Amino acid sequence: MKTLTGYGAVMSMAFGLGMSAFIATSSAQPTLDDVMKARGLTQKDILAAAKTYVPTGGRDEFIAISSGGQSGQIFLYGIPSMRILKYIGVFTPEPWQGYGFDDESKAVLEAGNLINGNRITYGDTHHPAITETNGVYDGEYVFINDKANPRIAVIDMKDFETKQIVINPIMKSEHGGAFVTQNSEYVIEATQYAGPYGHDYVPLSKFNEEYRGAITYWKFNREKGRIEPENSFSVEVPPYSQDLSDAGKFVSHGWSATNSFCTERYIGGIEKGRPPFEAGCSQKDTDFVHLVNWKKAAELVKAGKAKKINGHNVLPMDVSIKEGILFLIPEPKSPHGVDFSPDGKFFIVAGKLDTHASVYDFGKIMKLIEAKDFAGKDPYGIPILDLKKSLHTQVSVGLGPLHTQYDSKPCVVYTSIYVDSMVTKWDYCEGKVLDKLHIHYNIGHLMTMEGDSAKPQGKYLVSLNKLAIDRFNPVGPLHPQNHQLIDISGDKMQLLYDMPVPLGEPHYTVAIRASLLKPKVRYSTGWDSRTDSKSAYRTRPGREKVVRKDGVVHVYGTLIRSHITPEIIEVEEGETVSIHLTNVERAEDETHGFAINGHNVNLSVEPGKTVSATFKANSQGVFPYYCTEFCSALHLEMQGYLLVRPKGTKAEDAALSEGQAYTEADYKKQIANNVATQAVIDSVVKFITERNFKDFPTVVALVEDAVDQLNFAAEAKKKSEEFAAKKDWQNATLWGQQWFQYQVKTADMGLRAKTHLEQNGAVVVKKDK
Ligand code: K7E
Ligand code: CUA
Repeated sequence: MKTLTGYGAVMSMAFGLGMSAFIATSSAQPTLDDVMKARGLTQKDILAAAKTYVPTGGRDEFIAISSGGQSGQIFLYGIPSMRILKYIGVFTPEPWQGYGFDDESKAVLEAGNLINGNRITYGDTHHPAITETNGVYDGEYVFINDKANPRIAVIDMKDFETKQIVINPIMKSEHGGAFVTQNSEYVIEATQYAGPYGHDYVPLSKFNEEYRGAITYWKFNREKGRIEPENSFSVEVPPYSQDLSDAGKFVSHGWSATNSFCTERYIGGIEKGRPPFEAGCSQKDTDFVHLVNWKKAAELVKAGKAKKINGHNVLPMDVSIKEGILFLIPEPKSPHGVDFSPDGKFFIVAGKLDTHASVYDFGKIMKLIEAKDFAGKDPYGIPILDLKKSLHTQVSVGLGPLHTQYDSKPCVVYTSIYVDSMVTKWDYCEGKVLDKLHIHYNIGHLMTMEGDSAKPQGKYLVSLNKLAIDRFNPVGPLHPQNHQLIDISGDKMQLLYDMPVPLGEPHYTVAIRASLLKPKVRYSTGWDSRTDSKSAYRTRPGREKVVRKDGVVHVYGTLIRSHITPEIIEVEEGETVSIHLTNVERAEDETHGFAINGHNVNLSVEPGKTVSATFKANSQGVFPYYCTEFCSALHLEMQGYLLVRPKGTKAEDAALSEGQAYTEADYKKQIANNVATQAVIDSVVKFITERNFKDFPTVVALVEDAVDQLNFAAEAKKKSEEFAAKKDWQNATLWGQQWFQYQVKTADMGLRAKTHLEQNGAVVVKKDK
């Protein structure tokens, strides 16, 4: 019973009885100067460290939501600490979260991954977008696109899980997504490489006539938190390699802008001796920004002016031209980003092959459209506005400008300069450069805090570099990506920190104030998190059962520290098994995992969640299962067996081996230990109940959980006493030990509750007796 004594000691220490013993004399601590000298750090380094360091238990001010590039995931990190918080499976299965392994998440993934008859198990994510209300981030949902297989995913920020994936029905390639309109009425997605809308072969000789681009407006239902494909539509556009988009705000609300390159409609063929795409696609000095009045387009679709293509509403070009909702404006050579200003009065375009950033004046553009003052038409009859007449100003910002983000200071913007590897800070009202900062190396996107919303927060900028080269310890030819944190609070930008990104090539990232997020800590018990409803398969403790129905063995089980119920599952070879598990914990961060040998079953069951795994027991054999999260001291004992017996054989209840035989003395020792433990629990209960614990939802949940465990403890105690009355010391002691296990879990939760109350200013309330 050595372990029990150990527990008692740990517990009394934890309850504040023995810590002073640890404060002992030690050798002199090095000073800051000593450390700086030893590590070769400068004053500037120390200042940067102080600006980014978050002490243990501290929180970051902003949460960044980053594309994970070709990993098909997104990931979250804190700013300024740059600590990675979570990877989230979106287009790709993700085992830690059980994403793509449990039936519920498989349904999400599989509803959006059958493309051209092939199951696609990756995505190339580029641009996350947070839902907006009046142009300001509201922290409810995130959308992200897949460039390779045109799709949009919806992620709920209450639990940061992927809830929906929709496949674009007409595109073969896309890039300009996801961008939201001012109130997230629509999520915008634009084609990159043109293709035929249908699924059939069309020769490249018919490129100009039959290949097309498109700009899709996905209708988002905020109440349901889901995209409605049936209420979504696309605007047909020429085969111009559309690029990024942005939605207008306030004065420009109702409009969207989409860049393009290769408006030459050039088709390469280097293998046939033709000059390649890159040469042919950069012949002209300008390409076109596409302006769409999406509000009017939506009305036209409602009025029945759209064509149905693959079951999807497409507004034909001739209708858009006739109704005056589609316009083109020249933009300097091979543009990339287009970004509306916080007030919606301007948008900034940067051309990769031009040193200028161009500031377009939306007011001037509207006047030109109203006056029908056009400079010409493109080959498809779309009116073209005059570049000079549409511009507010152009500023030379550097070689290879890409993307622009806004500061909280009026008129101040930052543009990423790819070729020069730098960030240029400039004033778009006055049209002058303010500062330049070199980064390492080859910046793609850049991101300021809420810098694409109507209320940019300033403070920090992250440079999303395409190359890391020599920045980190070498780990082979494939390097991590590099996100560099820059302080933009002063006049001069200051580089603070390099963060390696070991996942994929992030393209764009958005960052939101952490205070705007209200994520759940647990689900309500029996929750299907993918449909956001009570699961039909939820189970309460004590109600676990096995039901054979319609040829499927349904196992309704529960998970709680430290056992999986049932502990033995026996089926016949060839049977289909559907295991439904509910984590009945309510304590924070008590996730249980569930993995079975040899069946690709791997679940993550967070507190309250119900998930299912359906599989065929293909071959007879013995397959241990266990919990994959180290959830308690007896986590390793959170185990069981899937027994698959040969076809046609009968189940037999094997005589189970009993382990060591306990004596009356063992029993008494166990009970004495339990009684002492109970005294500790009672003191914690007293501490909690004397305070206003009901004002703390976290504590209330912990107390509920603790009460559950205490009820289990009472049952075990009863069984122990029954066996003791029969002088069966073996079973009496084993149930005594089980009683103690429940006490340990109760104490663990009690301790967490106590700590929470202490740290959050709970007060003693007078108790009326
Ligand atoms: Cu890499 Cu926005 Cu897809 Cu620019 S994108 S760099
Ligand atoms: Cu549950 Cu380990």
